[in-house]
Amino acid sequence: MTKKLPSVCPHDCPDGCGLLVEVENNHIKTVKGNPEHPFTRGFICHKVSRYAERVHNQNRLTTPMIRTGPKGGGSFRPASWEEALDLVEGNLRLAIKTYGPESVLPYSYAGHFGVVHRNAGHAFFHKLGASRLLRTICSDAATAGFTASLGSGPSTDIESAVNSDLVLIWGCNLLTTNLHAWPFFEKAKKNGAKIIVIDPYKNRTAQKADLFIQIKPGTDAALALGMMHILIAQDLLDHEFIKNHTQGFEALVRKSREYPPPYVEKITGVDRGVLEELALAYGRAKAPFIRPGCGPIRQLKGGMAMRTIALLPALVGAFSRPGAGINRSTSPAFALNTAPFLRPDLSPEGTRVVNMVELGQALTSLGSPPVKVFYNYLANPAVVAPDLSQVRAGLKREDLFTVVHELFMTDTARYADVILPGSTSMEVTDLYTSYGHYYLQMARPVIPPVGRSRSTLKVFQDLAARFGFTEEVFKQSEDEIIEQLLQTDSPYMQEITFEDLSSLKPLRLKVGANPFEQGFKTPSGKVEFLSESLGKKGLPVLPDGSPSLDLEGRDRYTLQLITPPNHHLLNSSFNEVESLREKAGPPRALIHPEDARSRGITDGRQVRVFNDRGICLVQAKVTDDTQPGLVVMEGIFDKEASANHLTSQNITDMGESCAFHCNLVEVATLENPV
Ligand SMILES: Nc1nc2c(c(=O)[nH]1)N[C@H]1C(S)=C(S)[C@@H](COP(=O)(O)OP(=O)(O)OC[C@H]3O[C@@H](n4cnc5c(=O)[nH]c(N)nc54)[C@H](O)[C@@H]3O)O[C@H]1N2
Ligand SMILES: Nc1nc2c(c(=O)[nH]1)N[C@H]1C(S)=C(S)[C@@H](COP(=O)(O)OP(=O)(O)OC[C@H]3O[C@@H](n4cnc5c(=O)[nH]c(N)nc54)[C@H](O)[C@@H]3O)O[C@H]1N2
Ligand code: SF4
Ligand SMILES: [Mo]
Repeated sequence: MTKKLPSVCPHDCPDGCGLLVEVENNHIKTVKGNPEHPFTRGFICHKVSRYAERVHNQNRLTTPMIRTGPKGGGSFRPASWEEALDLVEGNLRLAIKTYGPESVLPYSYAGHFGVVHRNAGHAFFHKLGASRLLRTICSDAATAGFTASLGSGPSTDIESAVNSDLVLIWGCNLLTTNLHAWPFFEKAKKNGAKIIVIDPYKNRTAQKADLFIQIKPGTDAALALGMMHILIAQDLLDHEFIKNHTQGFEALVRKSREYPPPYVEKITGVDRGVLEELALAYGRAKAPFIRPGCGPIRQLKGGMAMRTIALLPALVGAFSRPGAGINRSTSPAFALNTAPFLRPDLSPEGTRVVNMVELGQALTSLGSPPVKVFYNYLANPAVVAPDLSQVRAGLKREDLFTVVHELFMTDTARYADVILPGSTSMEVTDLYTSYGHYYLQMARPVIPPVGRSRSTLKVFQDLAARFGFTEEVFKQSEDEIIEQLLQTDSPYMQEITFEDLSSLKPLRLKVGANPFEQGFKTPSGKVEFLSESLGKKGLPVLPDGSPSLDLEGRDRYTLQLITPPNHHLLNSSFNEVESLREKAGPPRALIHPEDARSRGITDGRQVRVFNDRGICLVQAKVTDDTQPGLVVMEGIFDKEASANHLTSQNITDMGESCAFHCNLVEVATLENPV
């Protein structure tokens, strides 16, 4: 019998789609969009429409496995859960006894975005006293920069952009990474809005823009300051708003004078005429809407870039006009009661914190104590973490015991001592927030666990029982955890009940189109052109337009590398779905014809992209979609093609995040040593 069951996309994607899954005899036949979802409206991306291929993939891990050959060699034998968990428990106990609990390092990210299973290990590792992982690999520079300017609250609803007359898509490949925002922008366009894309290369979204502004990477703060310079000079300002709701305007005026158009052109590569067109369009629009992506923030000065962009709406009073504003993230509105579930209080005070961006260093050079047990789940660091030669050297250590809870034999799983087979989102109950819209959703299993796979929650509760942990959290069911997560005083979460969620319909939070109307959650309660809290951290109190530069090896490497998402993959996920790998084609490096010519590189040729950190063998795509001096590698392919052989563990100015798009490289044909 065929059933159509609602579900939710579990991927780390702002869209958080509602799904309808067709199931026959415990087997997924098709996955489609749920037309009842007000934001995602019945369509989904081509990746998840192939989900049956992923869930029932012949290469899915279905049984626990134990390493038999050398570390990283990929030889394993099947084992029972009992045997596998005995080994995990034994190694945890041994490491804790010999080196102390901080020798245990958990590592996880957002392979599955549901609140319950994504966070199911936290209480266990806290109670164990393990090193704490700082999970800053993605958007923390954006959060920090945005918060410094506009506060920690949620931002303007993308749905409201239908009323905008100017949409700025700033460092976001929206048609690839936030597809469901497009219909709202397209509707605005039908009503006469102009769409401007600001990006270093002509990505899929830029191809559809009314105006594409090609910027040098790492120079967004200068561009925004150049816009401010013109807005101020032309008096395209909302003086009333500035007077009542901002602080530091006079200081900002002085700062912006340092950024006249010719100087900004020199920094950003954006022609002064185009800069003027941009600033005037922004200043004269009735309802300008900005959708910043993570492009500007995956730079060493990424926090400053986001902070500066975020100040623009305040100058023109965009926060008080329907259709205008800025959407960075909707997450702050999902103010769940997480403490009883995460139990940070169980972690002993002063426990060591390890930044996930610096995993390579943590596994190779951290002492007192060294990392002896590495427990990885919902993440694939041997592919997605920066500076892979260090990460993999660490994972190769024979004296490191590695546990990997996974769906597939990823590059990380290959280094495991014990592999535990994971259950997908289709096999568990979970609660889903979103960072692109304001709907909360719950999902129930649509099929039973595939093979002998187990959910993240189940595995951690089994381990907790083995260690004799008796706290409530180690026994709660998914439903109990979700009910508890909903016990919050947050005004955004009022009227959301477990019963209503159990209907599996998306529920809208109590958030207006423009949450900034309720004020700014900054220390002053105002938009902070001047931020004293940044000053206290030793950062510039005012916006600063000096560019982000990778200084490592700049005497030898002259090309800047950016590594934005691939249309057919999601981070390293979907590398395992053959039809998507085929669509993605071979891993490529986009290089400008000028740079290709001087290096004897022709289109389609195999090349080496390299720097002191590593080397990647890929195919050259010679195209003027990129600019001279810029190499683009779209997506994170696995094995030797991961762009992360070339990226650094350097930390961003704010948010302690990773500068994935701020690295210098050289490119050469295979014969040419350069
Ligand atoms: N298909 C697909 N969708 C995804 C993902 C995926 O891998 N594949 N990943 C998901 C995740 S985890 C995330 S965080 C989001 C990320 O989604 P995005 O925010 O769209 O991704 P970014 O890596 O920030 O790259 C966005 C754009 O920024 C540009 N860029 C790079 N450097 C700069 C710069 O200095 N300035 C400016 N203005 N632009 C720059 C890149 O060229 C790129 O076009 O997407 C999510 N959705
Ligand atoms: N060069 C470069 N590197 C980047 C980026 C970039 O732009 N450029 N982007 C960065 C960003 S924004 C992010 S967010 C990170 C993302 O990094 P990760 O969160 O590590 O994302 P994925 O690579 O998708 O790996 C998730 C893994 O979880 C597994 N998984 C999924 N669901 C389940 C489940 O239910 N149970 C179990 N047990 N396992 C599951 C998947 O099979 C997959 O191997 O990568 C970062 N790396
Ligand atoms: S990956 Fe994004 S666009 Fe695709 S189904 Fe999931 S939430 Fe929707
Ligand atoms: Mo991300």
